[in-house]
Amino acid sequence: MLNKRIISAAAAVVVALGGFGAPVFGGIAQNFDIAASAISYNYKDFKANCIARGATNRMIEELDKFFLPNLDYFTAADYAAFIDGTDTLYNQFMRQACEAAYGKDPALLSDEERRAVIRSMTQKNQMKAYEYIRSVGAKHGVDVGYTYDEQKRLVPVCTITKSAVPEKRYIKVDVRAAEGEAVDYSELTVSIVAPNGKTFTQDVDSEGKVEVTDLLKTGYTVDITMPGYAARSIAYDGTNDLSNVAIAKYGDLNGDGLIDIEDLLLMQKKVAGWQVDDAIVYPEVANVTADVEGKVDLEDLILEQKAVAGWNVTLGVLVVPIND
Ligand SMILES: [Ca+2]
Ligand SMILES: [Ca+2]
Repeated sequence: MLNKRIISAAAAVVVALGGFGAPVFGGIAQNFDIAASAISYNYKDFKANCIARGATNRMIEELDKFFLPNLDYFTAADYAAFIDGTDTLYNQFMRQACEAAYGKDPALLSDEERRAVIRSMTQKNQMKAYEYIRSVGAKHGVDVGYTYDEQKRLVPVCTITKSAVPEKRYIKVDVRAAEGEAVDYSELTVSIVAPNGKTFTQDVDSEGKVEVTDLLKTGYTVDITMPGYAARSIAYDGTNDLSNVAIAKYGDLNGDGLIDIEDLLLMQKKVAGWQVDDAIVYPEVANVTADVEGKVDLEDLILEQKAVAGWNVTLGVLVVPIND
């Protein structure tokens, strides 16, 4: 708990003092972008708290610069800690200063007024804040050092040490395509859904890889969708191997990227009650009528037959009977 309080406080110091000048405090801000990828708290929450506690626009920009590329370095607990710390800093530095100068809480001041308050702080308070940030950093694997810029002004230099960086984990989606068929990974969506329904949609790289460090937890669900492909929803139990998760087109039961007689035969067997599940890439591809119950029956078979015969039918689109 102490660590949490301190690191948040450090972030808040960064925020509170940002107005002293970007060359001095920008570096700290950038390097405290650390806490941003948690579940219960995330960077957005932290940022909102910084604003409420008196951060200047300039500081928020600097925080974004550092945090956005480093979201995976910190946990939900870190974010909670940053928020606590922002509160501590607010209590130690910002609140009294703002009330003394304007008789108002920092949240009610304009950006210009906030900057004026920060400029009015003493050198001694600045150094106190530095030391605070430094001690927080040390406890969370962030090495806060100092150097001088061209104008001989003290500049903090922060680096994240190895021990604080969790091993990166990935989900790799294997989009099944026919030989020579181009796959547009920009159409692929991978989301992590928390038990409370909160959804984190992750960036997918050009090979179908998605980083999930610190995000994927037992009890969460991985949802994978792509137009024309049968959606997959995987309950994560802490051990699932997600290094090679196939998704295939509706009707492509064997997952070779083509919809042909082989898939039709598999579906015939399945509808007839044969045990062919091991040969089917995952169950949803066979439900070509896309009914929500996920049934694979004669209706699917008829539709698949038409597709294989070259009829102009679309697989994977829910067909609503006229009588409904
Ligand atoms: Ca196939
Ligand atoms: Ca069906």
